[in-house]
Amino acid sequence: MAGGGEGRRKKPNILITGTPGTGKTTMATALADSTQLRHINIGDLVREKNLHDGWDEEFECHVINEDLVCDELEDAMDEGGNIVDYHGCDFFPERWFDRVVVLQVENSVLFDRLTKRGYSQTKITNNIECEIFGVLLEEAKESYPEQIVVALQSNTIEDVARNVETLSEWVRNWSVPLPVPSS
Ligand code: DAT
Repeated sequence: MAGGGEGRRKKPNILITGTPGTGKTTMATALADSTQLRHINIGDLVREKNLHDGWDEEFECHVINEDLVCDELEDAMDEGGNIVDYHGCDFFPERWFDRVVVLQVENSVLFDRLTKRGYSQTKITNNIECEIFGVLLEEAKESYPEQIVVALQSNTIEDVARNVETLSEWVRNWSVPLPVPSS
C-alpha cells in the first residue's frame, strides 16, 4: 500500500532507534508498560521467525532480510499502537511512524555497557564510532520528516524515567492525523 496507512490507525506507532547499547530495549519495555502499546523488538523477531539471510561473521550479527521484516510487520503497523525497537531505521516505510526517537549516550557509558555485554573489541569500536558520528540520528533525519524525529539522552535510569514520562504524555495527547486534502 503506498501511503494512507496513517489515516487508519487509532493509536500511534513509535520507532525507538540508536546505536546498540544506547538503551532502546530498556526504554521500549518501560514505555510499553506505561502506555500499553505493543513492544516489537526487531532483533528478537528476526531470530524467532528466521527473517534473515544467515550470519555475518565480520559484524557478528544476523543479516536481516528487510523485505521479510516489513512484510511481517505490515498489518500490525497499519493497525497502530506499536513501539518498534531496532538499531536501524532507513528500511521501514516512512508512513509507519508518528514519532522516531533516537537514543544517545556518552561514549564512556556506551563503552561500559558494550563491554559488559561481552562484545569483541572490534564490535565495541564499530559501535562507539557509530555513536560518535551520530549515524542513527543522521539516518533518522534522512528517512523521516524532521519534525517527528527526536534525539534523547539515555545515560542514567533517571533519563529513562524522564523520557518515558515525556513520551507517555505525547501518546496520551496523540490524535489521528487528519488526511491530507486532495487538491
Ligand atoms: P539496546 O536495546 O539499545 O541495545 P539495552 O536496553 O539492551 O540497549 O541496554 C543496554 C544495557 O544498558 C542494559 O544492561 C541496560 C542498561 N541501560 C540501558 N539504558 C540505561 C540507562 N538509561 N541508564 C542506565 N542503564 C541503562
